[in-house]
Amino acid sequence: MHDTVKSLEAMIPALSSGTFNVDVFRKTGVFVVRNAVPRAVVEAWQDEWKSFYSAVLEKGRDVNRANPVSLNEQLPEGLAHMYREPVFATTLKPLMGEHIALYNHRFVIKDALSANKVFLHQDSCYHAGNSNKCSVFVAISAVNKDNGGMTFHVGSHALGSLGDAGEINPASFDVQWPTVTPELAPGDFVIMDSRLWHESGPNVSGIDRIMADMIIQPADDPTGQELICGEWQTDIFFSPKNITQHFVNSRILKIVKYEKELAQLKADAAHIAIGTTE
Ligand SMILES: O=C(O)CCC(=O)C(=O)O
Ligand SMILES: [Fe+2]
Repeated sequence: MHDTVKSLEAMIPALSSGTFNVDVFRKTGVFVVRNAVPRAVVEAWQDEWKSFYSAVLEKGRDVNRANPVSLNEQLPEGLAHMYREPVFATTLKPLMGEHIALYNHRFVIKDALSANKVFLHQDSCYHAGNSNKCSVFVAISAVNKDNGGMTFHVGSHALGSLGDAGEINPASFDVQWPTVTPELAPGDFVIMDSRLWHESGPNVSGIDRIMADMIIQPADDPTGQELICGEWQTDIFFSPKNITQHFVNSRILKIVKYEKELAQLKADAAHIAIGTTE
C-alpha cells in the first residue's frame, strides 16, 4: 500500500470535528464540521424546507434530467442565501483567506423522484474559473447510508482534474483511496474540495435526504456570484451560466448538435418504416 494511503487512513478519525482542521483538510480533501451552525438557524432552515416542499415541490417537481438530485426549482427567500450565515466564512478563512465569494448555491435532494445512486465523479470538470473551489454540503435532514448519504474518496483531490467529465473507474488507478460515508445530523456540514471523487448510493429508507450544496471560492475568481466576506480581489467577471455562448465550437455544442441529428435520423427512420416518406 502507498505510504500516502496509509497516512490518509490514519487521518480519517480526524476529519470529523466541531472545529475545522485545515491541515487535515488539505490532505484529505473532505472534512465534516459538526454542530457549528446555531440550533435556531438550522431549525428555521428545516421549517422553510418543509413549507417549500409541501407548497411547491410535493405537487410534482421538474426533475432535472441531466442530474435528478440537483433541484431545479427556485429556492424560497429563507433558503436562497444560506451561505451568508457567518459560520461558513469564519470556517473557511483558514483555507481561503479573508476574501471569499460564492460560485453557486443549490440543493441536492434524494426524495421519491430522485432516489437513485449518483455515480463516482469529481465536480471540477463541470466548473468555470479557478480550480480551488469547495462544496459546502449542509445537512437539512438526517443523512446516512440508507437514505443515500455521500461517499468520499479520501485524498483523491491530489490527482487534480482528470481531463474528462463522467463516471470514474477507480480500479483503473494504481492507488486505491480510502472511503468515508459520514452520517450527518441536521446542521452538520461537509467541506469538499471540488476535485475530490464522490458518489452516493440509492435512498432505500424512503426518508428524504436533503442537503444544500454551496460552492465557495476565493474572491479573486472571475466567476464569483456574490461576495461572502472581505472584498473583491478582481474587477473582471464572467458568468459560468450558459457557458456555450463563449465558444465557437465545444464538446457541449457538439453533443447538442449530435443529439439533434440523432433525433432527426430516428424520426426519418420511423417515417420510412411506416412508408410515409415525404
Ligand atoms: O446528491 C448527491 O448525492 C451527489 C450530488 C453530486 O455530487 C453532484 O450533483 O455533483
Ligand atoms: Fe458532485
